[in-house]
Amino acid sequence: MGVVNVTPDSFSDGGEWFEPSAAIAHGRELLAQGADVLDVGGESTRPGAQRPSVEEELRRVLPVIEALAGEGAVLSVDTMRAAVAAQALRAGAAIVNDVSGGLADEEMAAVVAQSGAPFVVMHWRGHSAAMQSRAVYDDVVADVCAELTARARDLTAAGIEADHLVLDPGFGFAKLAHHNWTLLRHLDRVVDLGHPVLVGTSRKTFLGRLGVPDGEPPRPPAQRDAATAATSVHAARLGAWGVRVHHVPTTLDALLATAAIDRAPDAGIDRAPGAGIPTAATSTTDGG
Ligand code: PMM
Repeated sequence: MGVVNVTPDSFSDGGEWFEPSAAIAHGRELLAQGADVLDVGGESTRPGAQRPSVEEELRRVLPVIEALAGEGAVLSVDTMRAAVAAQALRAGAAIVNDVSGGLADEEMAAVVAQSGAPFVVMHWRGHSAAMQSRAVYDDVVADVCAELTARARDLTAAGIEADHLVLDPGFGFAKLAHHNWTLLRHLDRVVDLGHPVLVGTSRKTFLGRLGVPDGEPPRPPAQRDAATAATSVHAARLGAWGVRVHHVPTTLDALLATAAIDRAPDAGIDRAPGAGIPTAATSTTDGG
């Protein structure tokens, strides 16, 4: 899943794709690079970010969704607002991705239930201003699983088909760095809840702190793509259904390399493997 942030202030790529024409072009580029789904959002969830009005959020996302859906792209709309989800679905979005898992807007569950669209339910403990003070857990894996299970139960009671729910542990949302790492290590426990799992570690601050001495600022977001690829490969290995990333080529390459390893013949069997693995005929310049 490639990210198209139509915002002036996202932490990862703030402002770069704020004009609809730039966002549309960026969406096309991500598709050409191999994204299966584009996640279009008009509200930054960066700590301290001002929320746009509903009208402003619609103004940002609708032209982008209309244009890209018209070209056949599969789109999710990244929104916490039922009114935005409803209009985005009418404009051609196929999936609703709500970082609040339906908690921020009590109309959301009904809109999604009525549409029959898949719903990404992220683990969430409040809007960005409050969330880091809520990063308190007895056992982050057990607590996140319990809160996601409760959400899934309430959303199915509100009429959303259980098999339309995708769960997301919410990396960076009400989580300290060690919470994010523990959740990644034990992601199989989230997968075991029985729903497809989406993982969004892309360019988040906990990745930017790798190798940086305490007290120094994290490396900038665009220098976190290798760590994004590593965490995304790990998530795929543990059974994630999807990974949400800003820079598609790095993560896709890492996933392709891992898949090629998985498909390689057993030791002692010396024959060309199945499709997708370079053979001597396709890679000769460095010896294949
Ligand atoms: N993270 C962000 C925004 N939307 N949606 C899901 N499902 N999961 C996430 O982890 C997630 C998200 C924040 O990152 P960005 O605004 O820079 O894309």
